[in-house]
Amino acid sequence: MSTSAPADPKKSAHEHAVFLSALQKAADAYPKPQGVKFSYGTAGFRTLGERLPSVMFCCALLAVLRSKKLGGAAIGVMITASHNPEQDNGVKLVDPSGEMLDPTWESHATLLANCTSTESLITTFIDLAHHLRVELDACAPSSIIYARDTRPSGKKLVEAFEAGLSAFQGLKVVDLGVHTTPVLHYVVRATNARDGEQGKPTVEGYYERMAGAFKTLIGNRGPLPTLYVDCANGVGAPAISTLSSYLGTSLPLQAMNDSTTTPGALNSQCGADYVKTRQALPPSVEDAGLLDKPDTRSCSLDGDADRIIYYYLGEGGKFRLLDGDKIAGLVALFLMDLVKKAKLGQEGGEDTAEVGVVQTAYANGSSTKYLKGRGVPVTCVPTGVKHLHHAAQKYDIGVYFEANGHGTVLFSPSFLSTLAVHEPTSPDSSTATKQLLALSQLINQAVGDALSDMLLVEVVLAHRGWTAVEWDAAYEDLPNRLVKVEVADRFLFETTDAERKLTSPAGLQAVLDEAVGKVEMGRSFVRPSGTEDCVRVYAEAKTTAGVDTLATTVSDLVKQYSKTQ
Ligand code: G16
Repeated sequence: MSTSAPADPKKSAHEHAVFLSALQKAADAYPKPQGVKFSYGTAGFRTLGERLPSVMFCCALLAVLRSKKLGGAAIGVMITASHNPEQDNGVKLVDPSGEMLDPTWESHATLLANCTSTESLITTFIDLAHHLRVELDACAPSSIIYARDTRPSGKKLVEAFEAGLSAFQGLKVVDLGVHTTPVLHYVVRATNARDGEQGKPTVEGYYERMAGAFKTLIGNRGPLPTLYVDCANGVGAPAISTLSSYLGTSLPLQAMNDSTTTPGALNSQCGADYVKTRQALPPSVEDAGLLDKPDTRSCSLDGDADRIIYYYLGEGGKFRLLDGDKIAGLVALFLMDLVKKAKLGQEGGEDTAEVGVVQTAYANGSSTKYLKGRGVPVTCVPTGVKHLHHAAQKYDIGVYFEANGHGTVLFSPSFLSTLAVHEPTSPDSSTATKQLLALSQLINQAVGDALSDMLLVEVVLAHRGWTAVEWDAAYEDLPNRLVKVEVADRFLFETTDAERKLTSPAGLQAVLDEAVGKVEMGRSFVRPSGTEDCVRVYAEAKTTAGVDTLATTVSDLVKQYSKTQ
């Protein structure tokens, strides 16, 4: 297995035998359920929580392997199914930079998770270590940081994960406990950073850094009006309460849907996914009547607080959605203005930094038009934060948001270095430079983060002196629909061109094009979900009637073609 000669072959062989025996014993308790095919999807493994113990065991093995491969750098493991229903759960690995697992390792995860016996799991794991040239002995350092959300199945899954870790000697392990997904990403990134340059590598460090930057940016503009936060009855509820204590009076937060122990409450009739898909208030928020005052803004988090959607009631009490696209537009133009004011060019010249936006095919056509019309470069990539994150890294300031509210802003290392040494030539330029630096601390640089995005939106609104109404006035969304279609095998559906076209089932794309051509300003695409067992249909058109027709026609075609294959 090892490629280098061991110092003491006898001792090494003995240690290896002890390791194999411990691994076998532990793995025997976590057999793969029969008849299930696991796949590392958009955000890791996701399915019913009761099916996942064997997967958790495998993820422990893979996390250790990845950490050893990277010289002992800390690897994160988050146990959550985010926006999915309460009975689901999931697990994803986080790389040392705080980003999603390197996509080339996803197939290793899928391979291990589908081993049907302890013997095949051990053989596959040892072969994988050999193939990847990873030493498995205790001398090769390894460090794992893990957390879970509030799902009832989480505790058992943690046990299965820990059983996987228990086979290894000399691991450095940190159990963060129950926290949001972005907290885990932050702690992993900060742990691996040099000299604390990404903040203190602790949960407290996460809140301190974010709240400190927020207070700096708000200055004497506070206290801001109360913000109502729908916590989806998930882990965002305790997180909002903690954040509140760090923020003091600068931003009063009123939590709604904060019941993390009521069975079945998680993501049910509330949360960011509910609001975005239904384009309506959660019934609990409507009943509370809190948004009756004009311009009162509210927001919804998802089950693990990595997504956020804003909304308010407009004229005549009409529901108005401020989704990920609207957040991206608000933030990108604000950042462009700051870069201009900072005069980062030579001898006080104007901007030298490029602010770009990354979207997916779900972005409303109006948002893309709005951004391009204001000179903002826009890139379209497939669904999944991993794709958006990498595309955003190509800009000096990369703003990435999925329409569903998942996103963040990345500041490139070279842009941050420019800011750090910049010598402002005027008070305005000095203020803008300081604000850009504070924003780089406010915004989670590892992953989309509902709490940090919420504070970012509040900062921009406060600086602009806007209510939700002025923010919303940027452009009018084209009417759009998101439909989930249940099919026997969603993997029949394959896509290309950033998921905007189907390559399979054969012939379906041609009839979809025909349907789209019949509707004014029609656009539609179909893709298999990577987190739920369904196919997603997106449609938009000039009118509500047009979009309803298009969404129904396309959904019917999807059902029809899924049966004829
Ligand atoms: C995850 C991903 C998002 C993706 C969403 C839906 O979000 O992180 O990038 O947009 O799933 O993906 P799909 O359409 O493939 O099911 P979350 O918030 O559930 O982790």
